[in-house]
Amino acid sequence: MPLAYFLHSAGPAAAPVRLLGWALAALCVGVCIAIAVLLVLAMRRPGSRVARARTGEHAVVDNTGDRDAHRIVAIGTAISTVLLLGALVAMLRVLAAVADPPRAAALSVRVTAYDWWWKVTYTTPSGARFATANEIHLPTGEPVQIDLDSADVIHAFWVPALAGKTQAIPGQVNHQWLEADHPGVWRGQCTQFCGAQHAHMALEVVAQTPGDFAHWLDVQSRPAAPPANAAAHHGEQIFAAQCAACHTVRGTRADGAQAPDLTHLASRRLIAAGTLANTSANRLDWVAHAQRIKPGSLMPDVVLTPADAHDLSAWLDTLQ
Ligand code: HEC
Ligand SMILES: [Cu+2]
Repeated sequence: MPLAYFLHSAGPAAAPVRLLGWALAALCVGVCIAIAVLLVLAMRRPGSRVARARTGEHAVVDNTGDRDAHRIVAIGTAISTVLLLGALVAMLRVLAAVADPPRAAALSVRVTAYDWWWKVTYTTPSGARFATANEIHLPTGEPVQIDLDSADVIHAFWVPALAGKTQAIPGQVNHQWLEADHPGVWRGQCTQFCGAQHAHMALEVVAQTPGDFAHWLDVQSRPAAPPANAAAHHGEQIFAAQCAACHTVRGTRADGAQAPDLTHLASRRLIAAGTLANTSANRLDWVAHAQRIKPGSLMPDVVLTPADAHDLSAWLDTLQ
């Protein structure tokens, strides 16, 4: 992922926005330079306060009614008006260009913002629905519609490399579309202040070839595999007792609805909305210290004996 990922675009919904961004930046820099040059010229002009201070001349030059001065003000106002109107027209054209995808989206994904994570719900071609979290997969070269809402406060969804930002508002579904030209991973971020952990409310978009995407969709739509050994079996029981009130793992008794679906937890790249790499050690650290890692998050610290933590970890590792 390039460091300044927001300065690049990787699809047709983002390219016009990126060009506009650069054009406006160039315009602003040009205006700043022009103003600086004019200011220096004005200061050096004979009769200016600076020039008079240098020559020791004290007479005040009265240039009210100076026709040159009036003309300069009129020209400056005209140039500013033309530039600002030009920028307005360019912005409206970009807004129109990215409002709708070039062709109807074959796939739509429901994204629901929560304090402080993203629920992502897919409907498979066969009509099955399943949820995952904080990671959106897309097939490359296809516009994908995002239906965006919020479970609590106002958030905003922004994946700079793929599209402009859209508000996520409780009780209202907003739409936008994403399209990736080539396979890759791009970061997105909540861009509407939504509380203590707003900064740790990121997500990733993973674009895959259509074949890889279809495979991913198929794997993700399945329930979790049954525990493969005694430790994982015990881990599933600990999960049912300690975690199931909030989390779902499809295929088990755990069907909580207020936290990320963990059915295929181990297949994700990051956990806690982009906060940690998804390793066995980090998963256990998160379970024990969610409140230290993400203070105020709606996941409590869960205290387990070392033996129970080991077995829980064995179970979480199998959620591929
Ligand atoms: C009171 C509800 C609650 C309980 C109980 C709970 N969690 Fe969570 N959990 C959450 C919430 C909410 C999040 C999202 C936190 C965030 O990212 O801000 C979360 C996030 C997670 C994540 C990161 C998921 C991801 O994809 O980012 C893991 C892993 C996790 N919990 C495991 C567990 C385990 C294991 C237990 C039991 C030992 C447990 N949780 C108990 C509410 C809960
Ligand atoms: Cu936010």
